[in-house]
Amino acid sequence: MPILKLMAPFLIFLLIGAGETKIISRCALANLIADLVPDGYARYTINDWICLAHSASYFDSMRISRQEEDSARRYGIFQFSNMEHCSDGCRSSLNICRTQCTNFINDDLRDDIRCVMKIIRADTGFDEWRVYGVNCKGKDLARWIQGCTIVKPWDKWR
Ligand SMILES: [Ca+2]
Repeated sequence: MPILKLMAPFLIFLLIGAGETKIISRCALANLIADLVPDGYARYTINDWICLAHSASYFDSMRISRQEEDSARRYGIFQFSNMEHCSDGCRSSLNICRTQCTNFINDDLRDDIRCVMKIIRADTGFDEWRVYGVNCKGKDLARWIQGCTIVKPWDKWR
């Protein structure tokens, strides 16, 4: 019992830490993607990206989750896996994006977007994410950028 009492503040801290969220606005994310990703890159539109981010994390850039089926941990707005996309030191990883998973739960989403670009260059594309197939593939995705003013890089120079 005394040890539990001693640990209580630490446990509470852990619980709060695990529950941390940061929701990114849909249109802000769309603009960041428009800035970094060439139009039609790997055959996808911005709508596909936004649908994926919503399906994966509900736009929560600090989301960490644990997958029941493979016990992988997933990080950030695109839920990168610690077995395939990044390394968190907890288990061996293919580490396709050559980075630490903690880089996918910080405020800078540019490296997250570049990691997605690297993943979707392969044949499987967004099918790498099971949730994409379930929620986005072949669906009408227009609503995902509805109401957003998207300024593409070349528009800024006009
Ligand atoms: Ca990041």
